[in-house]
Amino acid sequence: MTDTIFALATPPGRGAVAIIRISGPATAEVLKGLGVGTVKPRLASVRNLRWQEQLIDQALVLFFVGPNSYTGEDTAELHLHGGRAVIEAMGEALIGLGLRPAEAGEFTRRAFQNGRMDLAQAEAVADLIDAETNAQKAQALGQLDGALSQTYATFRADLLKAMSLVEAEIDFPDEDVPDNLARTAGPVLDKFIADLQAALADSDRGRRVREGYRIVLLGETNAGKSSLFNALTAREAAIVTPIAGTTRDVLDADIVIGGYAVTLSDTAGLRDSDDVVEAEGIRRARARAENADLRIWVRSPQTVGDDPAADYIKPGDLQVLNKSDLGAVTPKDDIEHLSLSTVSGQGMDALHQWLATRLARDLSGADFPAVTRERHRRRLVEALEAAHQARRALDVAPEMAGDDLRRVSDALSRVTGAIGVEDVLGEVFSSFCIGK
Ligand SMILES: Nc1nc2c(ncn2[C@@H]2O[C@H](COP(=O)(O)OP(=O)(O)OP(=O)(O)O)[C@@H](O)[C@H]2O)c(=O)[nH]1
Ligand SMILES: [Mg+2]
Repeated sequence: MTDTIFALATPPGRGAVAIIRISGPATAEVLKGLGVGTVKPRLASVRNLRWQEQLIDQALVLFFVGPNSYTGEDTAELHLHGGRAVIEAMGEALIGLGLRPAEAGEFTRRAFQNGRMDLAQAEAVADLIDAETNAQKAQALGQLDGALSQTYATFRADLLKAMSLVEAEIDFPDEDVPDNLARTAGPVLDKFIADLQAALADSDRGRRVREGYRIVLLGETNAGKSSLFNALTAREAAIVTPIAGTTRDVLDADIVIGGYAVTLSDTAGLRDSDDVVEAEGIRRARARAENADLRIWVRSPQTVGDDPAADYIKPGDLQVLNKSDLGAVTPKDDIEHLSLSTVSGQGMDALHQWLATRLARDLSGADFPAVTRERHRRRLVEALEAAHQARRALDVAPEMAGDDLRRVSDALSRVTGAIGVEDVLGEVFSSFCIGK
């Protein structure tokens, strides 16, 4: 017998309204136990809720009969007055009535297990709750609406076509099987492979929108990285001094630029150093720069000799020629540049504009990305490898192609949870908040 669970669905603490959700077979009994009497399903009823002769609250009660509910089970929502004492007393009453507090993500996990949504949609619920920018919200809503599931359904349709062609040839073989197969299933599989490759090439976009676009400030000591970090985050978060080597740790800040989430990192200035602490900071700066989506190379007219940061800048990065109030820096030819001053503020608007344009270029798109999480990307890589093997097998050992194609199908099914779900459930639902 499934447990009946409950959780506070609104943030803990004092508020105008607090919503407690209940889901499971005992829901109707529990409402009776609270003295609710009869309520019409899906209609809001105001009721006095009592437990052990005590009035707990006058609340709005909603009752949904499974399977037409969020979880697919009988569920109820109690819209209470949002005071701590009310919430606490209701929690005690529900435990007294035999209910169990829900685990993180348990409501959505039940929705998935009862076929109310697939795994990709369940992940979208978590993403929507976490969304802080419009782009994150749009991506999560698209995924919740089934955009990602639909993309995978299209992949699967092509795959099924290739599979049925292979099965047909193997079931009714003649001497020309490999030739026939290469002719019929070959192009179908080639298109499928091209689609997977395109989805993987685009996979960074979904991740960057969801987790934030990673921008790292890199440069020589005293170039003004921390000053620029403070200007971009509009906080005095990083220490700025005229002493070379002020910043040691990598400092991260989450900001929004042009409607997109960005993780901006300030780093230790690059130079040769015998100081173990500084050397470790420099190592971390380089590692962070390596994995960034964009490096901003901060330069200063005070630099003498070669700038050690030059070695870590990649095509497509940006040079910021800082301290324009003190003089000009000659930009390196093949890297875009902007000149500005963090002290006077000259050029800061242009930098904001440049960044917003870059983010829109990299992150906007006509379609929602097919990959928004590492979990999806891993499955696509698996599917692609197996598809390549199947393609090779078509020409030489067609009986093997069937097996390879089944592996492709398995990998794709794991994204939406059509098969093999047990191993991924923990991974997916552990990131949820309680009450969802
Ligand atoms: N005149 C002028 N000084 C600046 C400008 N930007 C930064 N500075 C000064 O340059 C010095 C170093 O600035 P920081 O922001 O600490 O430089 P940093 O690159 O973080 O240095 P490290 O942490 O040591 O690598 C400070 O004295 C700043 O006030 C600017 O645009 N104009
Ligand atoms: Mg610094």
